[in-house]
Amino acid sequence: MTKHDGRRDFIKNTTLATLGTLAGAQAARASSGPELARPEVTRDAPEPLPPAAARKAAEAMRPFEEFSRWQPSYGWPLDSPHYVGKLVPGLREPGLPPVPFETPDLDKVPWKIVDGRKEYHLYCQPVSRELLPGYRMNFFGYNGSLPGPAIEAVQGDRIRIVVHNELPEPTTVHWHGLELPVDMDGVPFLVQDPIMPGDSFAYEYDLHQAGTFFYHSHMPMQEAFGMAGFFIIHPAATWEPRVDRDFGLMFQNFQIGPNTTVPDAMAMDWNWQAINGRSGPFTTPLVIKHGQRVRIRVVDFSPQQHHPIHIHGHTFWVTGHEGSRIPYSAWIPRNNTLVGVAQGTDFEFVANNPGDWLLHCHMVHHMMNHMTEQVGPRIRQQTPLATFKADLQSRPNVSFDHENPAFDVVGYPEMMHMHAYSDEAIRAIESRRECRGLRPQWYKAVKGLMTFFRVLPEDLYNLVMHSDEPVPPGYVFEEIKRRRKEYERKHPATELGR
Ligand SMILES: [Cu+2]
Repeated sequence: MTKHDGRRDFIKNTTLATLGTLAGAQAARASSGPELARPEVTRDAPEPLPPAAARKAAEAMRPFEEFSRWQPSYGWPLDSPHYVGKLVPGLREPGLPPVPFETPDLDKVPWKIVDGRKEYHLYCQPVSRELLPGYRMNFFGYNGSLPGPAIEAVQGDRIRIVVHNELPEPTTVHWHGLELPVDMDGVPFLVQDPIMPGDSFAYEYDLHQAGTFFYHSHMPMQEAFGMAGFFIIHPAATWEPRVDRDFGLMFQNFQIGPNTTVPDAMAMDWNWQAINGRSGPFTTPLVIKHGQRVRIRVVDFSPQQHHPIHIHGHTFWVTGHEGSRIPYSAWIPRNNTLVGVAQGTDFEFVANNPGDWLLHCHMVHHMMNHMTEQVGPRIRQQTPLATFKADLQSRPNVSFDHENPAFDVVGYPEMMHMHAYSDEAIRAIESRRECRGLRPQWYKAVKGLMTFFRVLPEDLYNLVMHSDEPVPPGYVFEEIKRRRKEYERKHPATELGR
């Protein structure tokens, strides 16, 4: 072979080899996605620790292996069924039907069997709703309520929902997330004629899905006026791990200007917040027995605003969305999760940490209402809305001269202070059964898109929810604190060897 021939052979062989590689790569692309460089060695797990290091790591994690239904705990290792309580069932017996859905501050739509179908009636109406005591606002809603009452059904039900239009304008109802016959989907003109004022329309379909759904008007301005409600379809067989409680909270917000009670549905900004039609602290807390497994279904039906929903003192698993229940392998532990407009998220956790815990949207402007009362010196210091409205012409002096040097801070004065409630409003807020035994003045820190859940040992739960004994302010909170301190005395930190 000459030197020249050798070079030619090299080129020929290389070209053939390259062509072969390209053909192989194309085949690989067609069958299994993009071409990747092949590492010489592949591993699908981290390299195991040397035995001594593994023993040491296991030893270090041993105190965190237990998950307790009764106290904050971790449940290591990562893939165990009890990790952060992931698959720890509630206290109910197995084999029972799903627990009824609970909607604080809202009703459910009653039903009866008519001609072989569960029949519900929805009345589309102008409604008024007291977002806070003394703040009665006007919306569009259903059956006298904002948001509408919850529809509760079971997978496999054949249903009929008769919609009666008592609004001064046409409407339709859309069943959000349901896979139903097209002429039942509730989009005006595209699939049905609008239901005219005074008319009714019967939506009939069968339910093969299960999960967190909702219904709403398919007229955008009516949606911004509040026309929505829960549509819960329980599974035919109870989901495991079974829960003891199943709550629903619908988040909404509205722009309601000074001197009006009617939301501006065209607005891009929002100053009034509602959970199930009430603002914190008028939102009724979820009262839970210590040790129960809880599901909270959060739906955001705000016109434009997304809500990062946060809970205190517990870690929840995201177990479902408005699409469906999530396979176990894709559940995510969180304590804040973003729920976007027209989305729903199911939270599940074991209530193992006694006390009163906030559940709220974490957007600061959503954590309070119409800020004119709260961002004090900018507008008018310490002035209730009624006084403000009675004297619209005068403007407060904004003073940067403070006697206390602590106030001489660049950017001041965005002074945050509390909403000025009337005595009557405070009575309405404090007098609810669910609020018995909370710390005095608790309501000062629960505002806007805030509510809370109370995890109560059984005896205190019964005292609050089922007894007529008087419960002094702060009693339940102090009792929980006292019991924890007693437990800590009995189980000193040295027990853990740390
Ligand atoms: Cu928010």
